[in-house]
This record gives sequence, structure tokens and C-alpha cells, in this order.
Amino acid sequence: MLLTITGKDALISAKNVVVLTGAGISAESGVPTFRGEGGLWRNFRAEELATPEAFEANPKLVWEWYDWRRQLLKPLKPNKGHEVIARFEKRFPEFLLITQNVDGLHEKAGSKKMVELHGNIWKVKCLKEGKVTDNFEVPLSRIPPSCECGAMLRPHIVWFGESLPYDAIQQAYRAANECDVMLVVGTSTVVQPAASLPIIAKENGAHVIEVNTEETPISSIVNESLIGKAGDILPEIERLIDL
Ligand code: BV8
Repeated sequence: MLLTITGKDALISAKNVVVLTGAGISAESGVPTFRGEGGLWRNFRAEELATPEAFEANPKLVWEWYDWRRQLLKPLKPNKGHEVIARFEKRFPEFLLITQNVDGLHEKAGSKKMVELHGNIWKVKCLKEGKVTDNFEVPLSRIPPSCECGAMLRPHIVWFGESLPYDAIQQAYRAANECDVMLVVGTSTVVQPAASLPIIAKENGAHVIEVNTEETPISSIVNESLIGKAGDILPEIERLIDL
């Protein structure tokens, strides 16, 4: 059984739907997840490199990691899971996609009503002016890259130990508090504060549906834990509710 009847009815009658995604939604596009076997680069784990301290100590090494990820990401395309979520925007009166991913694949799939909690690997920020600009240069011609003003650029990404953008996390908390249904797709629910969003939704009375290839710490708390690939399950859910 895919969705329970309750889950199907909850989605069909939903006025306000939130989708929270993590690295698992991009796995079928070929993007290594953080905590799966693909999460290593030169034997470093993401948590060791995605920190202000690592960047301070060795900006070249951290930028080489991002440049490697950008080269890997450049040819990759959104998958069926991203595309269903992009279509869901028009399906429900109120909708918000909250993603932890920085790969830009949701935007490529057409998602617009979206909050990127952890930034975007295709944006850079000037350390002096604080200006955020797009940067699609692959590979980077200079590592670390610098701004026209001469100052060093950093990835416009939220590192461990850094606060999330205030507006983004407030919008996410509000959406979690107000939604009728939350779909939690492809996240290990390890990283805070994103991992608290499904709990907030459940406490607000939303019907929370998890889609993951394995159990997670919230699987026993959500209303429905659907085990399988997002690229298989999301199109199934779309078919089921559009019948
Ligand atoms: C914060 C950008 C307030 C980087 C990321 C000590 C000091 C400071 C903070 C902390 C601390 N101890 C704990 C914290 C909080 C910390 C935290 O949560 N740490 C964890 C590791 C315990 N959080 C923070 O630091 C956050 N900021 O708290 O600010 C503050 C400030 C100062 C001091 C104190 C507090 C900032 C967190 C943001 C970090 N940046 N990304 C980059 O990408 O380069 S997080 C990183 O993890 C990614 O964004 C990723 O999205 C995110 C979560 O991982 P997942 O997306 O869930 O990916 P994962 O690989 O884990 O799981 C994939 C899942 O998919 C699996 O479940 C798998 O089964 C499933 N799957 C696989 N294939 C499929 C699938 N599912 C469906 N279909 C498939 N085909």
C-alpha cells in the first residue's frame, strides 16, 4: 500500500502543503548524498569542510571541494521527484518547498515557491562587501575566486555553526505551523534546525508523510513513512491524488 486512505484524502483536500527536501531527492540525479557512501571527498566528510573554521584555515581546500561539487553538478538534471514537486506548486492553493539542498536542481525543475535553507552552490558572497552574486563558472579559473573589488569570495552557503538566513527560517517555521500536509522527502533529519520542521508540522496537526529509502529518526513520529525512492513514490502519489 502506498498512501493510506487518510493520507490520500488529506492530500486531496489539502489547502496548504509544504514539502521539505534533503539530499535524497537529488540522489537519482546522480548527486552524492551527505551521509551515504558518496559523502566523502579526498577522505574529508562534509562536516569537516562545510564550516567557517575550515574556510578560515584553508580557503583553497574548501573552494577545491566546492569546485569539485560544481563540476559534478553542472551536467546533472532534475529527476521525476523534482518535477512532481514543481507541479505540486500549482496543484494546491498554498504551497511551499523548503529545501536543505544547495544543488539548484529544484529551480532547474521549475520550482519557484521555494526556500533554500542552506544557500545555493551557484551563488557566491564577497567577504568585504557582503554582496551575493550568481557564479556558474565551471571549473573556477581562480581558486579561491575573488570579487571585482579584489576581496575573496565565499560560497553563499550556510556552514555548520552558522545561523540560517533569518527570513528563510522564519518562513519555514510559519509554513510548518500552518500546513495541512507536510511531505518530508529524502532527508536523514539529522541537521538542525531543518530537522525540527516535521515535528512542528505534526504538533500543529498536519498530516506528515515521509518518503525515504530507509527509516529515519522521525519515521516513528510521522503519520506515514513510505519506504522507497522519491523518483518512484512521488509520481505514484501524484497519480493517486489526480485520479
Ligand atoms: C545552526 C550546506 C544556529 C553545506 C549544510 C555545534 C555548534 C554549532 C551548531 C551545532 C553544533 N552541534 C549541532 C549543531 C547544529 C548543526 C547540526 O545540526 N549539526 C548536525 C550535524 C548534528 N546545525 C547547524 O550548525 C546549522 N546552524 O544551528 O545555527 C547556531 C549557530 C551557531 C552556534 C550554534 C547554533 C547549520 C546547518 C546547515 C549546514 N549546512 N549544507 C554544503 O552543502 O556544503 S547541511 C547539509 O546536511 C546539507 O544541506 C544537507 O541537505 C543537510 C542535511 O542532510 P540531508 O539532506 O538529510 O542528507 P543526508 O545525506 O544526511 O540524507 C539523505 C537522505 O536521503 C537519507 O535519509 C537517505 O536514506 C535518503 N535517500 C537517499 N536516496 C534517496 C533517499 N530518499 C528518497 N529517495 C532516494 N532516491
